[in-house]
Amino acid sequence: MSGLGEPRLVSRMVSAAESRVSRRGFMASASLAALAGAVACGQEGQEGQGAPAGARRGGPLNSNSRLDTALIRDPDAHRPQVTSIDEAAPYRVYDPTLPALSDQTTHRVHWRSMEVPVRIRPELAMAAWCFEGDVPGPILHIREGDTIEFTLTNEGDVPHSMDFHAAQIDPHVAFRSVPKGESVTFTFRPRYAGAYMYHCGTGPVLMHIGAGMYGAIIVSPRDPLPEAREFVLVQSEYYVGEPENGVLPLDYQKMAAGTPDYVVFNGRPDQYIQNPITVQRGERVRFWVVSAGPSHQCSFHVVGEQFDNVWLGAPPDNPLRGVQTFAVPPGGGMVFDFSADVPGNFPFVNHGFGHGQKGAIGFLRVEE
Ligand SMILES: [Cu+2]
Repeated sequence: MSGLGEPRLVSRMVSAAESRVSRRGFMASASLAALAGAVACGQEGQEGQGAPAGARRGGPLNSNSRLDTALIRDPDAHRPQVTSIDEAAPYRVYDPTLPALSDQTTHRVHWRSMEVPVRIRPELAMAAWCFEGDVPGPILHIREGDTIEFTLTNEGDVPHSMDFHAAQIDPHVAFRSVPKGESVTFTFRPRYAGAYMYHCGTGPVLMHIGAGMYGAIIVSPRDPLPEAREFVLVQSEYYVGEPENGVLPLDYQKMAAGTPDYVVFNGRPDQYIQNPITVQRGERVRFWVVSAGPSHQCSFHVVGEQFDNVWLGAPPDNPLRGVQTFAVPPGGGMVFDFSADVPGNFPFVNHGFGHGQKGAIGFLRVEE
């Protein structure tokens, strides 16, 4: 797609962008930008009924594009309220521990999509869209070959959806958008082990991921890897304006430009500086790292350590040995491990330091 086409829409988009940064401006400018793009591609603004229509017509947005946020005719009617930080749950450190596997081989998972402020510091919240009330959403841990029976119920005001990167499934059916109050259910069985992203795929995806709709599904191999202390890190970016009532509004123009204000592990800048991840000397440490983006990679590095193994694909096959840093692309996930033989405080960072210094940094404390 080149050019933005229809001049009236473009000028409305620009004026929306120039308006005061707020949830209202965010929704309006995002919707108009995507709508302008759709017009430039020769699409109509309104699709017919049924999921396949958008796909047949080459829609660049969601598989069920009649429900795309971008195509809402009256964004203000669907605009989530900019709320007060008082409505956010108390601050808590996001537990990076990989949850234990259950004995079950079939997992029934029912999550909700919602639009609520989420605290990223004790005194500061983000006007988030998210799964299950937090950013990132819950960590799902299963075994290779298990079955997931998944249901998403949308409690938000605008349409949302769920896209599991661990699934092989018709996205136009399973990953379709659902309006407020409705649900979508699908079943999948991950073929490969690894660290996988999940996210809302409703258009514009940049906005829905940028607002916080992502998380990690960790698929352990059937033959267990060597015993280790296992942790999950989801890196992502926040693009925000000045806080209102303690809540940071999102800035879609910054998202489109790729200029984040924060780059974070597990949703909170610097949280593992104040609360280091602690292991004992001699333990093996394994990080399952997912880069949710929406736009930037994570050049993962542990200062003072070297990775014994980095698995780009499904562990335990084909590890890279003796690696200092490896980049996890947005939308990707990799597995890093090493033996913590030396006591001390080891910073783990995004070694792209323009991003590491915006919050993608923490301490691994190896106790004697
Ligand atoms: Cu969404």
